[in-house]
Amino acid sequence: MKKDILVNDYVYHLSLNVPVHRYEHNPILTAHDVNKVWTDPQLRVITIHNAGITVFKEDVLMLFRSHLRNGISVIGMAKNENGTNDWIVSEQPALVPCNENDAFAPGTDIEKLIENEAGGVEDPRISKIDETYFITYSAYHGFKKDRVRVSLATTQDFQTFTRHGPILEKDMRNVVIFPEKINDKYFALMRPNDDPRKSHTGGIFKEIRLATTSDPFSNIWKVSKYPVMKQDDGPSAFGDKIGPGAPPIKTKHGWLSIFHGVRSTMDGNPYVLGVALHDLDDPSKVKVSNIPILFPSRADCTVEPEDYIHVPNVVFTCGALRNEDGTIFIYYGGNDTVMNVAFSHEDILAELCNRFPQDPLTGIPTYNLFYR
Ligand code: BMA
Repeated sequence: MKKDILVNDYVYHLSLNVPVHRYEHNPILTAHDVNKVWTDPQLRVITIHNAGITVFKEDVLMLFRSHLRNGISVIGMAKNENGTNDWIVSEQPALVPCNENDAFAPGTDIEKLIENEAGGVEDPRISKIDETYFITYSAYHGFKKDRVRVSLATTQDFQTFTRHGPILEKDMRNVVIFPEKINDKYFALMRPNDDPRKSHTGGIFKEIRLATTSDPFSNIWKVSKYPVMKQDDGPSAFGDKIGPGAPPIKTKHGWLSIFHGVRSTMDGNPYVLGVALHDLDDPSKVKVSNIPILFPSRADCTVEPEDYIHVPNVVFTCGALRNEDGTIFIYYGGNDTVMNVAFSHEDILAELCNRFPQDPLTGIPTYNLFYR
């Protein structure tokens, strides 16, 4: 299968060999772009990556994560018209660790929420449900090491963000909310992160669960007892860690979910992007492409000689957009350092899931791998 797509008057050739095409002008946003706008030394940033993405009032709107020099992450905002170039960074960050002057949902314990995210806010994902934008983000505790609670903020105008606190009282990462009700319930994908062995790959990081709620503002989610996706110990580009990336996108083929997978090596842990297709009426039914769609490369982290590079060999997405012609713009951080975009098409991504599937609960390829 081949597909030519048109982006900004340029034709990109996609195929099952090249399912995703990088934008030739990557990176689309760097720490330099942010530092031109945020001139306060306290707000000088060394990275920009893992941005959530949405469309707001005709503009493409990005909520990006940046590391300050002190190691704490904040979330900034940028907008543009075509989703690729000429981003305008907002004067102030959108979300920094909250204080009592922020907006809180009724009934929240404000002091606890302040402590809960004093260590930084990371990896926002945006889902628009009716007129409200739901932003899930990793909230790092002020003084407990690696104590993370994915938390919820909502907004309707991208000026006031209301904090609702942790989605769950356990370490659940990469929470992506489906943008509409399915059979009268709201759904989310989540990756459990409680790590008995305290290492950064393997173990419990190899499962994705489905969760449901009747009210997405409530932070009361029922998490499925069994995973909807899981990697066993066979060799795989996703073998040591998987996690949802962009909030699922509705297509005629099913809900497209672009996720990340990690394989540990003798020299680091490359993060790749993969694709899965959830049934439109029953997201627990899923086809997963055994073949990743994007591997980290040098093109994903073009920086100036003296720029800081945070984590080599990483492509990581928190958001993708579907255009009317079925093209998919995938926004991704390169090496946790710069923001990039790449282009694909729903037909190609669905075809990968259909032609080269893996068992969703083991990761073992189920297609005729070696033409036996
Ligand atoms: C994950 C998160 C992401 C990051 C990735 C690769 O655990 O911290 O924000 O992009 O690691 O370093």
